[in-house]
Order: sequence, then structure tokens, then C-alpha cells
Amino acid sequence: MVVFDKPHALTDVPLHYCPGCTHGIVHRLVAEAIDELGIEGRTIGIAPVGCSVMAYNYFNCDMIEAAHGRAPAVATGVKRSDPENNIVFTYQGDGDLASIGMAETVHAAARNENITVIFINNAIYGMTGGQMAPTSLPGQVTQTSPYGRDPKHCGFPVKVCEMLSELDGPEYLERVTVNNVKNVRAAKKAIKKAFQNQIEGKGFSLIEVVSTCPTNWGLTPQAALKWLEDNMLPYYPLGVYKDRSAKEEAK
Ligand SMILES: Cc1ncc(C[n+]2csc(CCOP(=O)(O)OP(=O)(O)O)c2C)c(N)n1
Repeated sequence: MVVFDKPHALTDVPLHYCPGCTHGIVHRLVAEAIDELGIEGRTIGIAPVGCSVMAYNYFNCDMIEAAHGRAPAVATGVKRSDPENNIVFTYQGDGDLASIGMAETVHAAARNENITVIFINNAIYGMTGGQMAPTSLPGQVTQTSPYGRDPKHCGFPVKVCEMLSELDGPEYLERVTVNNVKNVRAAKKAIKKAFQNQIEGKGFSLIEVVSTCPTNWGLTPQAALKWLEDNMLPYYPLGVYKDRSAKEEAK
């Protein structure tokens, strides 16, 4: 009896991620959604740079590498080239999506571009060695804020779901996390819905996954989960920030 299997939409290679990093869990959830919706042959993923730069090695579908921050622009072109057939997702870190790529993110959302955005918010620039990100918390020690992020000097973190929810454009915005089984299941549901929305032509769906970076946070995997629960979740509350279709159906 098979009790555990790898989703078909993931290749059979070991991931390079650090112990305790949640990228791997999210890869699996995306792959499960692709499998369950039967869209592997028509799905195209866009990954820019960041720790998930080698995602093309891990997903079994076609993958395109975008320049830093530009995944929503590349996704727009790929989606619009064959909107009936292509299912397009981006997979972006917070440095990528909310810093250098902020303009692409905001305008893709404002246009209600029919794409699925997976946003990994680990409050730091992981790949480049732990610099302060737009989502680093006030007081958070990083390589570029060794005394803790001081909002007087560095400004305040960007709350992406809250910010985008003020736009008329986006269809669906939800913030989830993967710190325990219950939340992993909720994250899976949200990610699948974000793909389903695209299949139904509903428009821009973004799932923010509050994530860990034990290596650059300087914590063990277990301590990183506790840090996420004690610090990240109060600042970045989980929940649905926008679900236009559900709201319209309720009317
Ligand atoms: C134009 C450009 N500027 C800067 C970089 C360097 N760079 C690579 S990844 C990265 C940030 C990665 O952080 P994030 O997007 O949060 O993803 P993570 O690695 O944490 O998953 C930066 C600044 C680059 N590759 N290209």
C-alpha cells in the first residue's frame, strides 16, 4: 500500500534548501495542486532569483527564469500569449516581490492579470546572505541592520496582502503559513484555490506564505518556527484579505 508519494509535478531530485527552510513544503503544495487539478502539461512556472532560483530543477512543468523582480511581467507575457491554455504561476521571495519587483507586483494586481503568485515571505534576503528585506520586522537583526531594524532609519515593513487589498484589481489575496499540520492544510487549500481561480479566468491570485529562514535568522529549525509564531504571525496576521467572487456571490 502506498502511504506516501512524491507529487508527479515535482522531479525526483533532492532539494538544496537548508534544514528547516519552508521552501520545500511550499514546493510540494504547489506540485500537489498542479497534480490534483490535472494541469501539469499546460502549467508554466516563473521563478526569478532568490533561494528558489533553481526551482526549474524541482518542478516537472516548464519553467522560465526571470530577472530579479520581473516574474509578474514575464508571467503576463506568457499568459497573454495563450490565455486559454497556459496556466502560469510565479514563485517569488519578499526581496524579489516586495522590493525590486514591487512595481511589477502592484501593476499585475491592479490589472487583475489572470496569473497565480506564490509569495514566500521569510522576512530576509535569503540567497544573498541575510540582508534586511522590505518585510524584515522592526527590531529584526539582519546583516544590514546589526542593531535591529530601526523604522526611523529604515522605514516600516511592507504588508503586501493588506496593501494590495486596497486595489480594485486583484481577485484573491490570502496569507497562510506552514508551521504546523493544520496550517499546511490551510495553505494547500489556498494555493489550490489560487490555481483554480486562474482556470476559471477570475484573475490575479496571490498567496503569501509566512516562511522561515533558519540559516539567516541564526536559529535552529525548531527555534525558527517559534520565532515565526512569536514575531512574524502577530505582525503578518493570517487570513483572506480579498476574495472578490466570494463577496459577490454573498450579495
Ligand atoms: C538585478 C539584481 N539585483 C540584485 C541581485 C542579487 N540578489 C539575488 S537574490 C536577492 C534577494 C533574494 O531574497 P528574496 O527575494 O527574499 O528570496 P529568498 O532568497 O529569501 O528566498 C538579491 C538581492 C540580483 N540577482 N539581480
